[in-house]
Amino acid sequence: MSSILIIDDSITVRQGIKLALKKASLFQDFYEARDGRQGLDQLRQHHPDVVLCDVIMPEMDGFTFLEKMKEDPAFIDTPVIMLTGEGLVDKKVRGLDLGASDYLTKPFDFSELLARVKVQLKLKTLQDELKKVNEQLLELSRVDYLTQIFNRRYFMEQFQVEFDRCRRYGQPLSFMIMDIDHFKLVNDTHGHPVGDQVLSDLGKTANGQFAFHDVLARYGGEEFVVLLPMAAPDEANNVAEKLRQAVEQNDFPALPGQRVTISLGVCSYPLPGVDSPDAIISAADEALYLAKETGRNRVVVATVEAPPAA
Ligand code: GH3
Ligand code: MG
Ligand code: MG
Repeated sequence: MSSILIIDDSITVRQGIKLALKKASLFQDFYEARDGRQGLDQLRQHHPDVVLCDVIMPEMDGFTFLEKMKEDPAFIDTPVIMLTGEGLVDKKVRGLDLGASDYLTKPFDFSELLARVKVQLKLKTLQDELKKVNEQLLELSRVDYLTQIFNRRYFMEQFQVEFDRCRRYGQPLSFMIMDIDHFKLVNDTHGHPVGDQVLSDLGKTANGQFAFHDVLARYGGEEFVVLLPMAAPDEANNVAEKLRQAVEQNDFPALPGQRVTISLGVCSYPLPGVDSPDAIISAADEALYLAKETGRNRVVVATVEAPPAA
């Protein structure tokens, strides 16, 4: 249910409004304030869905209230209906300029009050729903459906942002790519749904290994990537090794009694000749390839090849 804040220095006006709105059963909670200052306190405390606000009040008038309220991003979308005196067109215009959604001229007719409040409440409800759906969409656009960790698209966005930042401030940055060993065998032996479950469980196991500022994502198929902003090579190597062991020791309920292992390629920036996220990924990918070639279930760190002897 919804709530409304009524700000007016006249208790008679406040009570009249309250009575009329109560009859309409639009709101569950009613908050009152006798000036703008008290109104701001009530606003911050209760986050009402609609605000009715008088213009001329002692202490803090309605315009100052409106200005201060709209400075706070939390209340940008909270509708305010200003209560103005008759014929004060400039006051109505100023209120609308400051972000009021509507106004009512005093003395007002209660059926008009009700109609205008209903419109604002409806708009606010729709706006709230839209915001929620937008947040869900944003979440969906960033998260991989199967593993519930970030997807490749979001990862690449973050990688560019973090890379630019680390380069600008001369800070290190590390990246790792991991690939499940002989994963095709899991699918071939136990079926695709079991493979899916292993991928999902691996996402959870890996997620538990990282600090909140690290970004773990599913890069595609059975490959996962991790971005470790500010992490120097030693630290990245340790984290990769810890992850390798954690996966090796993890019990996967979908594969009772069996071990799952991963191979990892790590690349730390700065590295000579490596100056973009794509170049870092390529270097780590080569290291991963080497990890596979040299026996799997291991970590290989990308290094610069020594130039051929003259
Ligand atoms: P290697 O140790 O060399 O990495 O061997 P591998 O068998 O893991 O490598 P390969 O790249 O040949 O196979 C990867 C397999 O991952 C093939 C593909 O069917 C499977 N795969 C990719 N995405 C998914 C997925 O979403 N679900 C399941 N179940 N399997 C997937
Ligand atoms: Mg693979
Ligand atoms: Mg594999």
